[in-house]
Amino acid sequence: MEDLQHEVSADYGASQIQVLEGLEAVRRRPGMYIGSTDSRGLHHLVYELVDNSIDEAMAGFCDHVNIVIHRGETVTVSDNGRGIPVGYHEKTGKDALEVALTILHAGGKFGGGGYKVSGGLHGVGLSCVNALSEELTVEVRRGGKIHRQQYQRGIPVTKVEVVGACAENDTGTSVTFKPDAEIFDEVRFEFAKLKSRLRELAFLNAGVRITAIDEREEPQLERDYCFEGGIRSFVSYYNKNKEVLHPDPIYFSAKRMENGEETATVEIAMQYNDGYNEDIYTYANNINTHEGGAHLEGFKLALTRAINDYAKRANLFKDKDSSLSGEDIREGLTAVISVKLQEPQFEGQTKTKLGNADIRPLVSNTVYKGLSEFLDENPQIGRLIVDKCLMASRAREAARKARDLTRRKTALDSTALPGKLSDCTEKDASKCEIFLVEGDSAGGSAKMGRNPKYQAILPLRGKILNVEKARLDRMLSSDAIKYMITAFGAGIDTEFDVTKLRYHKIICMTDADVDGSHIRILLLTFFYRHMRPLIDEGYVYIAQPPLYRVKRGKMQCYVYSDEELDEKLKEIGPDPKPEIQRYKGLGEMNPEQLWETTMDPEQRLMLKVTVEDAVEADRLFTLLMGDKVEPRREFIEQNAKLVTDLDI
Ligand code: 0RA
Repeated sequence: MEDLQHEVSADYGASQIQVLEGLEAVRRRPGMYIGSTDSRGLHHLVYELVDNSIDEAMAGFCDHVNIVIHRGETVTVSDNGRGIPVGYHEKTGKDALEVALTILHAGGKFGGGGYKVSGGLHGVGLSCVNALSEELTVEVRRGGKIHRQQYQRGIPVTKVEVVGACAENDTGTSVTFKPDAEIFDEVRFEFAKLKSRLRELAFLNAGVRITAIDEREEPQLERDYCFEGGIRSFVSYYNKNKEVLHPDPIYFSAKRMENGEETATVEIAMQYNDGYNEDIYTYANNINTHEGGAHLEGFKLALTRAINDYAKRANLFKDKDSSLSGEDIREGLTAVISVKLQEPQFEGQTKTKLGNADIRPLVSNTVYKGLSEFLDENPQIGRLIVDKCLMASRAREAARKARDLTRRKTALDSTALPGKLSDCTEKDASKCEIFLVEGDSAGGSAKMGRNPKYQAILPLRGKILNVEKARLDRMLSSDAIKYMITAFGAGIDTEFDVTKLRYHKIICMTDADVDGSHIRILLLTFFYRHMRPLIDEGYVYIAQPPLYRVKRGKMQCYVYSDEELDEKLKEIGPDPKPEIQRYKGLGEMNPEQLWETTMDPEQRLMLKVTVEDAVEADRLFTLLMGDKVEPRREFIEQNAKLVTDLDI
């Protein structure tokens, strides 16, 4: 008896110590668990919770996830899943709910099986969010009761209590947390940032409704995402502003069964448009596999074979020995590939390459069979697609010849720098910055205001060029594009060599109006399409010029948003009235002001462009440049400031 008691308390003590050590580890090195403690890491907390709910949805027990940003920057994520288990947990002597909230990687220990996002990038789940929250409340509806427990910085401050009753079949989990200001540099949530991931998750999980509310706005902002078509709707969304070759995306899916158990699913949706880009988005367990991997390989292989075999079978090649290359076949293709598997292996530099080799034949068999059948049954569409591929093949040959010519001239050889460029003196690229400035007058101010040691200025005039519509040969006839290529010194497209780059910060400096955002979208799209490593390496930035100058007596300061202006005015009190100047464009600032507010590394504010920003820019680009007028008008009417603010 004595022995037993001793053992129980020793066990309890040990698990308690383990918990505290776990929390401590997370709080001491939060970056290890959530990537970073900046705004990105902050939003990651929400994604962690949403991922848990989506796991429950993938297991088939949940079809609604709701996210609320409350005033005071607390967030609630709730779902109608089975509810986290509650009740006595043998091994620890604690409530199972408390175990789920306090033990690292506890998630996997309960359910077992199923497809989990938690195998992903930083899949660390509830306990990490708990450890990094000043306060957290979890509520579980299960077995007709509502259970609740509260925490501070991961430590329980109440027991698991029954706080009410609910219907027996009303189940679910709700977590409300306040991120710890001691940990995060930034505790303000951005609705716009959350929205695109939530929309993506809704596309990837057909039929799951994801709703989001921002209560901080008056009236509150609401979003409701639910796509019965799943990734088919996703492809239509990407192609929304394009002319498509066939009205509906083509869709294939398959499941792998092993010993009566479903161990993997694959889904593919694809649709051709009349453009020149290849847009294939791949996911494993809802995680964007930017670096591709086994599923992408399987898809490409099967696509090339299926189209070539069909073209032969249907006598669409003039010459019997013709064949189309993979590149030609993927021109103008938009596709989404989504696989779900039990133990995803993420590899590659950014851990976004799917390693599970056995997924490759599953995808390729599914696509080959599905696409061959589709083409045989829809010969008019088959013909359109093959014709388009043949055209791509001919155009590629012509472009290659044009490029050889251009290269021999000047554009790609970086010996002669453009006269427009005011270069810096420093030669170490890691210290150098280049500002791409809208307009000659702002360019002049920037040139006078800069630090010429490490800051270069390249003024850009007028429209850059329609890079989507133009192939490389025509693109190289644009002065702006030529200047950028030569100034950067790293070539273009397949010849792009990031190690030759002359500046490690490429800063787009445009006005905060429609034209400015237009030019910014053009630039980002150009980089994304033709100098992709710039984006991947994080070398591209967007300058943030101030919106106002507030001046009273000797006090003077710059303000970057309307909210900040309100705050500032509150701070300095009512009387006497300060002088407020609104800047409409960069051109209104003199060189000193431009330096102080936008260019001085000690004081300026800049946004680093992510791949997600570039993808969004690319989508908006089509809308701005495409043949369809209506969406373009919509865009201009919305008159939004930043690419990332847009929700079209
Ligand atoms: C493990 C087992 C069971 C549910 C969950 C985890 C679960 C976790 C979360 C986190 C957020 N929402 C969630 N919903 C469910 C249920 C086991 C059972 O009832 O048999």
